[in-house]
Amino acid sequence: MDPWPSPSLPNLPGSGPAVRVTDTTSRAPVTPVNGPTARMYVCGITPYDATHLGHAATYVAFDLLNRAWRDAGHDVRYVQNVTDVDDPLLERARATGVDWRDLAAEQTALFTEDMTALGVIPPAAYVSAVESIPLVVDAVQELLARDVAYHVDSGTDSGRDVPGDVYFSVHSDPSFGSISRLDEQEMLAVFARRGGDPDRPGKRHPLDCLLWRRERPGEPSWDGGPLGRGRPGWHIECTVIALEHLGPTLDVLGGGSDLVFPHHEMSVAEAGQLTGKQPCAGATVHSGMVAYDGAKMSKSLGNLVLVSRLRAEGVDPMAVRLAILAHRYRDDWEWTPQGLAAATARLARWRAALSRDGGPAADAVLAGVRAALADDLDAPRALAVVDAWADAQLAVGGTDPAAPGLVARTADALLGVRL
Ligand code: 5CA
Ligand code: ZN
Repeated sequence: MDPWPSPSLPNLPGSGPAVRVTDTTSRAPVTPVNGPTARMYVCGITPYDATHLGHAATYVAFDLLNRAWRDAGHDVRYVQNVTDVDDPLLERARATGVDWRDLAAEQTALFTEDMTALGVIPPAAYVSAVESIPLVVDAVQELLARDVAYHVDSGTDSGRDVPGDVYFSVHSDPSFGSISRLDEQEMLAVFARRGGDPDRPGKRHPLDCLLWRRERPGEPSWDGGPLGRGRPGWHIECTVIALEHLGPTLDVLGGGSDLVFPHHEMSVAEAGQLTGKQPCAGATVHSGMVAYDGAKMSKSLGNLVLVSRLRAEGVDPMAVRLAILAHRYRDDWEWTPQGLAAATARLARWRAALSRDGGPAADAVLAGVRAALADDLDAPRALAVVDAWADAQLAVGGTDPAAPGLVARTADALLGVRL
């Protein structure tokens, strides 16, 4: 698929320090990239009810990492998927009487417009599940051949053998569970809540996850070769897209914290079986959940604030971005009108400070923002650095003619805030 257009990134003098992030798997700060290239896979949207503020916060979080890496001199290879065929999308299409393809296309277009408005750098490869079906079919056959996947409900039709759905034996991976560190009971409960089917008869283990779902009446299906017609399960989609576009190891596997289990646990286990390399990700990095009206903002609850609606109301997307950046990426937080009002006021103050000729020297602003981002993407601290300069500029001013330009370029290149 075509990704959205890239914002232009202003040049900054010098380069930033190595970037540390919190690795969910080790629960520790790590510096995931050592070589010149940084490889990042971030799970993309399932295209309906996009783009709510939770989605936006997650993609802005990884955009900060992308920007900090580029500033540190890395060549960033960034890949994102679109889950354009899956149960919840098909259910929504059915419930609203819309063709699932039209729903996915319309919502993906809305998402790319929102990402453009928010100044998010696009992935180099933006890949949909439907585009990846041949890769899924090959991977599922490989897992069957290795005997870490198996059929459920195979049968015969008019005397012909018909293969059933295909499941992955999650416990074939000895490190299964090491990302989430949940015990079996907790895994079962979360699996059932997040798209899993622990009670399906015929599975070897209740946690085993679907790789290939055989054709059902009224559902879209594709030629699966020896698997028969059907469609991919969820986790294998991200496994094959990441392996195809980033190779057997990535530096960061990212997404919101609701993906830690089962999605990332299962994708990483599948990747390990396909490549023989474990783990496939140097670091797993997760953004916190954005809530609204006291509960996680989610399509299933319907408590959504959409970026496109805010834009239609005339809210400056840079104020939305600043409202997100006022929170540390891995914290859970609540979207509030007060938070947006504070961000709008901050944007106006920064713009007023920049509209003057000259100002207090700004080298420390660049150094301070770089240091804050390198320290586990501490965006609130980075905003405070710019606030301090803006306050000094508005209170007493200064005579460095280059200062306003340097502050504007720092905010643009590192924070993605165009002033
Ligand atoms: N297509 C899958 C990933 S392969 C999916 O989870 N799609 S999604 O549309 O439900 O979510 C897209 C991204 O936004 C995921 O990274 C998810 O973790 C994140 N996300 C969803 N809800 C929230 C929220 N309330 N706060 C923060 N991030 C969220
Ligand atoms: Zn994913």
